[in-house]
Amino acid sequence: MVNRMAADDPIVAIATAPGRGGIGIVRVSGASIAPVIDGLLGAHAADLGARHALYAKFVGDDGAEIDRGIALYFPAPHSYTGENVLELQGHGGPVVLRLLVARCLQAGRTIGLRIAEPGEFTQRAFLNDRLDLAQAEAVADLIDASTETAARAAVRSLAGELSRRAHALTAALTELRMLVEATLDFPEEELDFLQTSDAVGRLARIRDDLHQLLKQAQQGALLRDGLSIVLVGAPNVGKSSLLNALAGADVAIVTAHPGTTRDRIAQQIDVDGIALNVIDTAGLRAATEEVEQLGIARTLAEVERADVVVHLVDATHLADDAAVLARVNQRIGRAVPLLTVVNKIDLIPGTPRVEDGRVYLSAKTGAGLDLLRAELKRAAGWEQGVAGESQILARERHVQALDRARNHLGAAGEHAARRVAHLDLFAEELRLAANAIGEITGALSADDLLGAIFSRFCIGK
Ligand SMILES: Nc1nc2c(ncn2[C@@H]2O[C@H](COP(=O)(O)OP(=O)(O)OP(=O)(O)O)[C@@H](O)[C@H]2O)c(=O)[nH]1
Ligand SMILES: [Mg+2]
Repeated sequence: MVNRMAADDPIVAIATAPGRGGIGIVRVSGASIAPVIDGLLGAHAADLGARHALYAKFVGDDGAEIDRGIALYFPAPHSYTGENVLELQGHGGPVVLRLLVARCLQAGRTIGLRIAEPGEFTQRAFLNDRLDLAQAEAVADLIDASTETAARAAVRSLAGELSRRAHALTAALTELRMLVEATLDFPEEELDFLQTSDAVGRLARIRDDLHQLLKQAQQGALLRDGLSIVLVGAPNVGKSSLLNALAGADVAIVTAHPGTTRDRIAQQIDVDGIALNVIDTAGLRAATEEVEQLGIARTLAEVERADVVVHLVDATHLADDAAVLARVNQRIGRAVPLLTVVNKIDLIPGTPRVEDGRVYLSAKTGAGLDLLRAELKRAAGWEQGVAGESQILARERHVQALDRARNHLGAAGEHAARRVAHLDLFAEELRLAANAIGEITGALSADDLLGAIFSRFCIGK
């Protein structure tokens, strides 16, 4: 968690990923960082102009060269953090970058320079109004994006698309509330107010917009978090074969011997931009051997964590599966979708298809895999075309804020529908809805929430 007591200290960190690379960047940010510039660039400090690349030696306190590279200076407020920022682009080796940071700390001792906490650069950008909270989150989500679609959606949120839509909603809510509150001062006019101002119509339009944004945010959260899909079934039904077929690679061992898989095997698969984490497990049966028993315990534990459970059955032994299903259902607790897949249809007459909610396919030939991919996305709540090209990336936090706003607007609708409308309560629900939406951009967020969000960033961001 970021220490707020020291929110003004100048900070330094390596901004590039750990490991070796062509270039490594050390970033310094603070209100006054002149001693660091002077210390690192020595006699060349005076040549450092605003936003111009200066090729220079980075030197120690004895003047000896530590590295050489590009120095960039971004004076406040036109920098990532909104403070004065110095970027040193040196060679991307872990040792040389550590030496550079150590030298910065030494040169910046007089100004209290310290190592940045995770996410602290971006937190400053937020505190200095360079980014709002949804945009700051999008920075981390863009870095973490595991599919192209997620990356594109993150860029849209970073550009402010989610924030813009949230602002539009709060603005409409505030306008409606102003109207209502103006009427509250003239009780004799309350009766007509709802008709003349079209308050109910306005509320309905806001609710439609909110509904639309909520759906997009739910999909955005799905894009961000991906889905955990667990393959379960009796031994030998072809779970590992299906994992391999979905992955397009030999990830798991396949044999004709029942009880082949003991441990869980996870593989991330990109299905039309959604990251599916597919988990193959030990087949479920009354095992006597210890290793297999442990494997089965793991299978059942995975079932509890899954977003979608895929129950695989063998097309040639359909009847054998009641016991497996009973065990799985026992562990499914929450409303997790269960998708039944009938495998090995190459051994029986019939074509790949979805029938009575079951997908018929062959892991061996690959027939029907596309049907399964589509069903998996559907089971997880993905709707084609909700956002079209303008999908935004979102987080569960945003979905929950919008959902709370929706409940308040529902309550507002009920107050308005009463024969004698409670305008004060109506106005209060509008206010609460706007507050909930305001949390998305951080207009009204508690410090502990901010701390929790930024502390999950990588260091140097
Ligand atoms: N004909 C046919 N055989 C299949 C198909 N899928 C899997 N098999 C065969 O079924 C046998 C078992 O496959 P696995 O993928 O190891 O089955 P599993 O469910 O992972 O089995 P355990 O790990 O033991 O629980 C192997 O001999 C596979 O080649 C299929 O679609 N058609
Ligand atoms: Mg297996």
